[in-house]
Amino acid sequence: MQSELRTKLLKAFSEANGEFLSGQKLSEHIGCSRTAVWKHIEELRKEGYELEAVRRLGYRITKKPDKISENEIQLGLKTKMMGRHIHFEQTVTSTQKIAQTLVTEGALEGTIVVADQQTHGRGRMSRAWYSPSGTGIWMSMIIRPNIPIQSTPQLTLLTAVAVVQAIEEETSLIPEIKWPNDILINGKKVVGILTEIQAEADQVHSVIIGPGINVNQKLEDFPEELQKIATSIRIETGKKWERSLFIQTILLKFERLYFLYLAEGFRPVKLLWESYAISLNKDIVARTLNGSVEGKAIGINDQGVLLIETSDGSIKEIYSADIDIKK
Ligand code: BTX
Repeated sequence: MQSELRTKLLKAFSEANGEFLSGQKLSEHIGCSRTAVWKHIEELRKEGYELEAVRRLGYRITKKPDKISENEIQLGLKTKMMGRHIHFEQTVTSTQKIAQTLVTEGALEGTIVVADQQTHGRGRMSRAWYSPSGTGIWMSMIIRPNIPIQSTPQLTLLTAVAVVQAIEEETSLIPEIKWPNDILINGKKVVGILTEIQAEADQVHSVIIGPGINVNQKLEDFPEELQKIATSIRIETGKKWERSLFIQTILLKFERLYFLYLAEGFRPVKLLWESYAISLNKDIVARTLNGSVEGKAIGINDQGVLLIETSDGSIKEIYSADIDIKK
C-alpha cells in the first residue's frame, strides 16, 4: 500500500479512538473511492492488523501488529517534545551510538532513536545488553538540560520512575527499582537504563538516556545465563504487548517528569523514586570499581547518590556500583 494513504488511514483510525468509521467517512478522509478503502483495509489485515467490520457502522481496528516503526510510534503520541523527531532503524549496533552521532549533528531535544534489534546493545561498564529482534524496546532519548555534571545521575533515576509508571499504567504489574538503574519484577531484571553525557567543563550540553525494556520475550528466548536473572513483561503477564504503545506511554511519563524536574528540581522525582525503591533500608553490598562497600542503604541524597551507613556508623556516598541486597 502506498505509504501516504496507509498513514492517512491509520491516522483516521487512531483519531477515532476505537470508534467505528464508515467506509464513506474513510473514503472522504483519505481521498479515494470506497472500493479503494476496502482494498486498503485488506492490505492492513495482511500486515497483521485485526479489523472489525459491522454493516452500517463501518470499520474499527481491534488489534495492531506488534511492529515498531516511526508511524506506529507517532500516531497517538501525546507528548509536546519527546519523540517529536524519531530515528527508526530495523537493526543497529547500538541506539546509543546512533544518538551520539545525531547529537553531534545538532539533533533537537526530545529526538529518539529506536531499533527493532541491536547487534551490540550496551550496558554499563562495557557490558553487553541482549537485544534480539521483534521483542523489546531498544531506545535512546536525547535531551539537553542545563544542569551541572554532578546532577546527571538524577536523570537515570527520573527515567526509571517514568518507565515504572508506564509499566504500571499499561499492565497490572508492580515493578520495583534497584539503585541506580535496574527495574525488577519479582526480583528479575525487566529494564536496564544506560545514561551517557556530553559535557564541556562541568556544564552538560546533552544527555543520551537509553532504556532497554524486555517486552515480548519468552523465557526460552533469553540465553541460558540470563534466564535466572532476566524477565519480560510477557513472561510476567502471560500475554504479548504492543511495543509502540509502551514507547508512547514511556515518552509521555518521561516528559511530564522531566518538565517537573526542570521547573522544581529533583525533590519531587526523588520522592517518587523512593516510593518504588527496593534497596532502601536494607543491608546491601555495593560493588564499585574501587572495591566493595557493605552496610545499610539509608537513602539517596539530592544529587541521586546512594548513601550507605557502614558498621562503624560512617556514611559512604556511592556514585556508581552494582548492588546486591542481602537476604
Ligand atoms: P547493566 O550494566 O546494569 O546490565 C548489564 C547486565 O544485565 C549484563 O551484564 C547481563 O548480566 C544482564 N543483561 C543483559 N541483557 C539483558 C536483558 N535483555 N535483560 C536483562 N538482563 C540483561 C543496563 O546495564 C543498561 C542497559 C541499557 C540497554 C539500552 S537498550 C537501548 C540503549 N542502547 C544501548 O546500546 N543500550 C541502551
